[in-house]
Amino acid sequence: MARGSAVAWAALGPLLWGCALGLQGGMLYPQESPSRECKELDGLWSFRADFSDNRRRGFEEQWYRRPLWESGPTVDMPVPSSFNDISQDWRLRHFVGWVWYEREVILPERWTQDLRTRVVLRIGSAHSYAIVWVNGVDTLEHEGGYLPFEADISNLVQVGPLPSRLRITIAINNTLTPTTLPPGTIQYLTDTSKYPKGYFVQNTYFDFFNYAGLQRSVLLYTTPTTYIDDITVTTSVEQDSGLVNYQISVKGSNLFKLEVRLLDAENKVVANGTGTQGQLKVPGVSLWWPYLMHERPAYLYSLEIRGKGFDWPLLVKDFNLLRWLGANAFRTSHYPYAEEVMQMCDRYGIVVIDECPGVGLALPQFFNNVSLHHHMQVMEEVVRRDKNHPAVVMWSVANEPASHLESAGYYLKMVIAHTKSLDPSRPVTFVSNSNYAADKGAPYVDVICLNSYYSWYHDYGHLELIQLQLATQFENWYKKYQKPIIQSEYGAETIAGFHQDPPLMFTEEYQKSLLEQYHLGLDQKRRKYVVGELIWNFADFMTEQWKDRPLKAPTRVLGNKKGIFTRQRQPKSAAFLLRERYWKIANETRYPHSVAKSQCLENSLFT
Ligand code: GCB
Repeated sequence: MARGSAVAWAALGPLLWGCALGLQGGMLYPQESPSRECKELDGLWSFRADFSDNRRRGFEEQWYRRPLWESGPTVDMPVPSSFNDISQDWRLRHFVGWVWYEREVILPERWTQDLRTRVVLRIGSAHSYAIVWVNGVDTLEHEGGYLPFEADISNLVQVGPLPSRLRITIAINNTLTPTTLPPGTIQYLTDTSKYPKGYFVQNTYFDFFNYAGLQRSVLLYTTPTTYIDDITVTTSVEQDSGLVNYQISVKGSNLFKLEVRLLDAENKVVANGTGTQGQLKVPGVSLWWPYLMHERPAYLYSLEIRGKGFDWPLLVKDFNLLRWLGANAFRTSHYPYAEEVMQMCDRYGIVVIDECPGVGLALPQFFNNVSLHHHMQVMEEVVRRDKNHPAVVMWSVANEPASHLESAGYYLKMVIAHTKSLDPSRPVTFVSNSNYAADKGAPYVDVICLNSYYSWYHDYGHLELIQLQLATQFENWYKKYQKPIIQSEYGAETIAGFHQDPPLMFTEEYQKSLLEQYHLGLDQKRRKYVVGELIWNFADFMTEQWKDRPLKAPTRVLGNKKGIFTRQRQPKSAAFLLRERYWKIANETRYPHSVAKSQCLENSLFT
């Protein structure tokens, strides 16, 4: 990120203005200030999975009414984490149904006694459906696993002289249904010669392990009773001045006076305003700019990274690796990442294609009205949460939906149109793996994003075919749509330490050679209409033990191994190849007056 004097984070283009959200209320990231306090609830919670046959014992016995330990045994569960990644109990790893979390908190006296204070409970994400009780009172429900939700609980904590002890109970269900995002199905196996009575499995249609639980931070925060509920910022540039349009929504009272101060990265005031909307002018502005990216052509080169949970050391390590590589972008495949990840992207100049959990839309029955309505709601939540991030360059509403279906065409058209109405300024896409002639959603996207796995899922081992097949892919799509194209996935499964020359599949040499062939093909088009290349994948990641398509089969060995880093973040040979390529591109399309240098020894952006 370019830092300096008057930094107003002007994004790559004009941002949203006049964004018309259907949602009630904003979802600002809680930040401490003279008028706001935060109390983090991360740490050990009490936990129990409901193993009863119908998974509903917790509701029948009303576990939320009393401390959880009173209704049965509990175990310690760290928050944030995935409950199905922690235990040695295999039943918990494969558990589908309701799990129960509980935490007791002692509140500062002022929070319970000062009626001019609002107390808010905020949950960073709960996968996938959550019900929240505070002191046994049903307080909040939320559907969808990757986005924050919150409730004003002032009236529950400000009820008498000494209610400073608070019991928070959260029941979470990780079952995926045809109308959740991502969708899934429950299959009952009824052959009693093979399966016990009531036996079922959860079928999913995406390629990652369905980690679940309280995977991001939970916290309490306060605001005054008259408070800022939401801020929408859009930016533009006029000669050397940055223009920052703001719209502020205040709740709780009409009697307020609003003074607006814009601070730069060093906390110096660079512009002032008053009132709920207006424009701030920052002369001599330093614009936000992606790491190592040239203006002409702007080109995204990176890898897909994954960020379901939230863990600071891993996050910083991943960003160090991105900078070491010289990468400048990623897609939040295949769900919104933690808010802290988005903040890091702003800080480090990493461009984001912000994707919602519209993944695994593989079956015709997933394109129904209930799903459509929920999908639109999820896009509202994504845009509401991430609209002010300069790093966000485009919204992606889905990954590899069955877009050859007529019903999918209508569905995608509606979700894309809705997203555009929420944010008229950013482009919208979905990522396709359909045939160019059959895709019914492509007419509605601004940028064509394509996943293809030549010489991996087709023509196994025939690296010599990649350039021809890639050229055909690009030419067909471009001829039909005349839109910019991003190669949004390509790659090869690679087991670190497997070597063979001439290369064979699964070896480090094969991954390198496959990428090299793709790069030759990409170089033919990248100064024309191909505007980005994103490798699948940044690091190896966990999946189910099978892959759903084309046939459900055990083709995963301890997860997906297409990472150029291992799951422990150690480089495979391809990481060095990629690093050379990204730095070369950075230097050949270099940012005016600067030569990009490797970031392994120093932190300055350019020399
Ligand atoms: C894809 C999917 C991604 C998978 C990848 C693979 O097309 O978008 O989620 O992990 O292929 O490795 O099969």
